[in-house]
Amino acid sequence: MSTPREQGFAMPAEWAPHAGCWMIWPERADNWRLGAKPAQAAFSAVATAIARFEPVTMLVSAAQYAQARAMLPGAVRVVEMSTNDAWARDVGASFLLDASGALGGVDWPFNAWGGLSNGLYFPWDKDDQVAAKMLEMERARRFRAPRIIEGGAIHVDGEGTVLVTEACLLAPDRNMDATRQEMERVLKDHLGASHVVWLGSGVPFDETGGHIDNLACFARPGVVLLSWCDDPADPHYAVSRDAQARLLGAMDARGRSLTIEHIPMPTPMFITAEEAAGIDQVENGMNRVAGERLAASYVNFYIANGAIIAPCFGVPTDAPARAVLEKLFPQREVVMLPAREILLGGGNIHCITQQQPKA
Ligand code: KQY
Repeated sequence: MSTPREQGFAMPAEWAPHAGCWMIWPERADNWRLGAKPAQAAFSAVATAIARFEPVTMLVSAAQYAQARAMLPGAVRVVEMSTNDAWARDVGASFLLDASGALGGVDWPFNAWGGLSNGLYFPWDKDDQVAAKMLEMERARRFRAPRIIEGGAIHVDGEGTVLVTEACLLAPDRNMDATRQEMERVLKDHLGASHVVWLGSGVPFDETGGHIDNLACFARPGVVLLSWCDDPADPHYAVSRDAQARLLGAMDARGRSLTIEHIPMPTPMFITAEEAAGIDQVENGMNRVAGERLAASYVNFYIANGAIIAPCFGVPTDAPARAVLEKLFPQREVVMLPAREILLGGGNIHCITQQQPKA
């Protein structure tokens, strides 16, 4: 079968117009504390905020259908679907368009960010079916990829450039024998891209192993927003400097050098004893311990039609982060939402959303 690229498909940038946004309702009590009730309130706030700007579809289990329907505004479409957790960015389709506007999508194989050795849960079979089900619902052409990649492990500029980290794309617990050259080929073939920019590690303590969507993103072609740390004692200091050095040495698919914008790393945050005690302990589930550092980042935001939906945490860095976003996206309304409950589950607003481009 020919590749998406051979068939003229490519992944548009997140800032291109959307037909809508997909999310998944949080439920599993071994990831979301207190039976996922605080997380459900946070997800509901995110869905409600995005629904002001574009249609939102919430995928929800049969058991939680009534609860989700009751908590979400009528404008949000609630659809029953089985999943293992709630990460639409990673388990959902990465949508593509061709030149005629036809919709397609990449169905990346998924192994819970590390499979049986390092994965965060088992089984993950229902998550691995989500992309196919989404594409079937949209009657979109499905392209099953040959290698494990999560949607949060890639960013595109819509002009041929893909931004990734070595930490995820070359992780042996995703793709044991994959070379850099082969992963570049898979990215280019499936995203319709022509150039890959490689960063090294992701944000420290990121339980995905270091997704790009927690470290850096394109703000527009040629401009990368990087989560930045000025404290040499913090492990993110070296990571952010290494990322900057690599970006400064890189060019994009159009041959432009990249402009780097900094957004401050959030004030360090840690899971409290009370929060950790609220998470169910089960075999093969998440293992969260009081005092562990949370992998917080303001880069983990969603670009909606006319808006930026970004996390805030009630810490001093929230205000400067908002200022950076307002400066970078003057045509969009910046909406910051309390996101600690999402962060406690291991990700943030970008990780729980998936845009569908307008055909
Ligand atoms: O960062 C993401 N894209 C997902 C985070 C998953 C964490 C699972 N507990």
